[in-house]
Amino acid sequence: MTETIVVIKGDGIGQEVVPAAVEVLEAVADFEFVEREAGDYVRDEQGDPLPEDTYETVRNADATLFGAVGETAADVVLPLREAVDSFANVRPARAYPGVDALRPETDIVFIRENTQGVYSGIESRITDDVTTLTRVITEDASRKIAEFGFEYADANGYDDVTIAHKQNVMRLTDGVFVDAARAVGDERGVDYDEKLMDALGMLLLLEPEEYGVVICPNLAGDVLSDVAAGLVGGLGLLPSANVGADNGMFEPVHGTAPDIAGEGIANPSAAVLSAAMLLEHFGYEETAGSVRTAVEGVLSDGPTTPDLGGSATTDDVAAAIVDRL
Ligand code: GGG
Repeated sequence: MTETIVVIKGDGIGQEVVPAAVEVLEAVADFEFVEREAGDYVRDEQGDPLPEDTYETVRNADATLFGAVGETAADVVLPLREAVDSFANVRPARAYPGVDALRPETDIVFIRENTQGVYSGIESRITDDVTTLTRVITEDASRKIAEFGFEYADANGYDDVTIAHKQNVMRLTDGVFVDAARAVGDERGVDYDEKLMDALGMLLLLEPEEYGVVICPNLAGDVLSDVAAGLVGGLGLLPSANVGADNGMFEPVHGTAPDIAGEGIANPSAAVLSAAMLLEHFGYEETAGSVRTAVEGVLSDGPTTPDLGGSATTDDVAAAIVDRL
C-alpha cells in the first residue's frame, strides 16, 4: 500500500526545511505526497489560515509533514492536531556527536499532553481590560498521556521517568494530572520522579543527565522542550511527532524563524528527523534508523548551516543527507 502524506510547508523557514525533508523521504520510501496550504500567508491571501480542504485532506490522509506557522498557530496547529486525533506530542532532545552542545550528555524525550491545558482554546474577553483563559485537564487525558509516556520509556530503554506539574499552585487541574500519572506509574510498578515544572526548567540546565522521559501537561511540554533545545545545539535539531491512534502529524519543534526566512540557510535537521519519526509511525524502523544515521553523519562531518557554525545552505545539507542514504 502507498501511504498518502500531506505536506504543509507553512510560513517562514517552513517553506525551506519541509522540501528538504520531502527530498529525503523520496530517497527512501514510496509515499504519495499531496501538498496543501496553511499559515499566516494563507490568512493574508485567502482570509482563512486553515482552509477546510487542508483540514479535511489532513484528516483523511495517513500522515502529515508540517513545517511551521507564526501568528496563526492557534488557528492552524491546534486544529490540525485535532484532525489527526493526536493525544501525544513526542519531542526528543538529544545531543549529537560533533555538534557543539551546551550539555552533550542530554538525551531527554518530552511526552507532552497534546489536547488540553491552557491550549484548550477557551479564551474570553470579559471587558476591554479583563481577559480570561480556561485550563482544562481531565483524568482520562492525563491517564492516556501517562500510559503513553511510561510505555514509551519502557519500549525505548529509558530508566528515568519524571512527571512535571505545578500542583502546588494549580491545585485542581494539575492535581488531576499528577494523580492520574502517579496512578499509572504505581499500577505499572515502576519508579518515577515528580518535579514542579518551574524547578525542572532549572534542573534540566544543571543536571540533564538525570532525566530521560518527561511526562508533562501541554504548555509545560512546549516550554521545557525549547529549554532542552538550548542544551543540545538549538531548535534546528528538535523533531516532533503528534501521535494519534491511526494518523499523525510530524513537525520540527522550531517556529518560522523570520530573522533568517528566505535566505535558504535554515537547518533542515529537525524537519528531516521529524520525517524519520513519520517513517517510524508506519513501522519502517530500519529506514527511519538510516535517515537518523545519515543526519548524525552530516551533523558530525558537515556540511552544516550557520546556526551550527557552518556556512552551508539548507539544500547543501539536504543533499549531503541524501548522499549518505
Ligand atoms: N512547527 C512548529 C510551529 O509551527 N510552531 C508554532 C507554535 O507556536 N506551535 C505551538 C505548539 O507547538 O503547540
